[in-house]
Amino acid sequence: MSKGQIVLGALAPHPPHLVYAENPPQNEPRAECGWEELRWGYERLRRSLAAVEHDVVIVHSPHWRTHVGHHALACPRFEGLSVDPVFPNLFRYRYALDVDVELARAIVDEGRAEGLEMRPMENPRFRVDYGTIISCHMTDPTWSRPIVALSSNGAFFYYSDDVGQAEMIALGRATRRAVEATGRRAVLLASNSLSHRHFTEEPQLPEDMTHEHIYHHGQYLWDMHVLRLMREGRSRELIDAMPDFIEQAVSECKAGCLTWLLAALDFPEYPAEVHAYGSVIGTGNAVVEWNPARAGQPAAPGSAP
Ligand code: 2X7
Ligand code: FE2
Repeated sequence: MSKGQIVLGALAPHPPHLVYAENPPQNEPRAECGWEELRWGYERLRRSLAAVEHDVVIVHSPHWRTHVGHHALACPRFEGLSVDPVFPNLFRYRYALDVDVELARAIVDEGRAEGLEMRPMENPRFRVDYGTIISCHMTDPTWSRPIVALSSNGAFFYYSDDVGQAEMIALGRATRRAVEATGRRAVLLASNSLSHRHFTEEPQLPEDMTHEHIYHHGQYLWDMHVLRLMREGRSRELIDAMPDFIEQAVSECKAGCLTWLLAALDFPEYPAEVHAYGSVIGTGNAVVEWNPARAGQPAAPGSAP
């Protein structure tokens, strides 16, 4: 078997509004428009993905919170109706997804070798979280590949940012080793938003874009700083800045997804491509691609401060 590799990594945020605005057949509610910048960014990410051969998608989502250790979906198929608990008016989605169980088990084994508490999720009636479903749907609405979904352990919340960061870096290393050992060509998705300050009143019409903007300039400045570090290949600095970002921008990075992704990619020094940035209910969201084929390339021209 030839050695596997991570062929592409992406920040792929999961606001249910994006699926709602796309009107796919799987989702019940209907929209007339909305959040186009982000949805067109996802379109560009999908075009990149179409050019990259891959066998599997591995996703890490904030909305599958586990209290003890890190879990991985490990049944061949999961089906059900996913309803967003906060926005049931926007997201009632029928899903049916296939899992690469061999790879899921390899990640569990490699995580244990790192000293992490790891569990395979073997209950076929388990309801898959909306973060996993939305990030996967937006990157591939036809669900053409099996997935591996990883839970978000609460170490950042129950211990500290330092403990959380260390856990997620170890999980990233374990994921990379499992991909290599199983010969998979894997796409990795970190499902989190960036700044995460919500607005406090929902407009009558959810897709009324006159209400959609960042509500705090400091949050915007943090998002721009983080995107600049990505575009300039400064992922080690981004890891170092993560605890401040989490605290000052109430960032959803506190779920660990982005740290896991950067560690699995071995802290890329090549420039990431930002396909889109936009707000959803006031939170900052970006669709960003790390393509290892860009290794050795200089930062995007014009990206300097
Ligand atoms: O889970 C979310 C989110 N992270 C951001 C925006 C809107 C809704 O749900
Ligand atoms: Fe979220």
